[in-house]
Amino acid sequence: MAVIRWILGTLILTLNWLFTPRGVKRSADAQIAMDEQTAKLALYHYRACPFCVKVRRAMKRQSLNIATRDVKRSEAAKEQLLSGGGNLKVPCLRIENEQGGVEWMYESADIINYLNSRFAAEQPAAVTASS
Ligand SMILES: N[C@@H](CCC(=O)N[C@@H](CS)C(=O)NCC(=O)O)C(=O)O
Repeated sequence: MAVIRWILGTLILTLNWLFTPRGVKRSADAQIAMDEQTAKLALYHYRACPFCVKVRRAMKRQSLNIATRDVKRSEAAKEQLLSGGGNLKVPCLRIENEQGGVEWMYESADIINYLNSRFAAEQPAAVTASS
């Protein structure tokens, strides 16, 4: 079982590497502004989990520099996820709001929808600004 999981994980990571999406290009200022917003986010993930790969690809497409915390490799990250989110399940997006409140969002589809609705609208202006 562990061998099958390893083979599948390697396959997922290889395909992800071969078909890495291109990130949107922004002007330096627009990217800095974006980075300020995404500094309040962190993705708890496993490297080879297909749901996590899906979320990381969505981040890459939008050039969102969101910190990632590998729950399998870091005991601290695992503790944070368990005590904050309540479940040892990935992917999970930690969202800190302007008031310092924290939300833990599970489900890859919900995370991608959140990222798209919050950040995708900023793409056209940013692309125009850099071209
Ligand atoms: N429906 C969830 C599925 C997430 C899921 O099943 N994640 C697995 C890893 S691939 C998990 O965290 N399982 C619990 C565990 O490994 O402890 C999503 O789309 O995010």
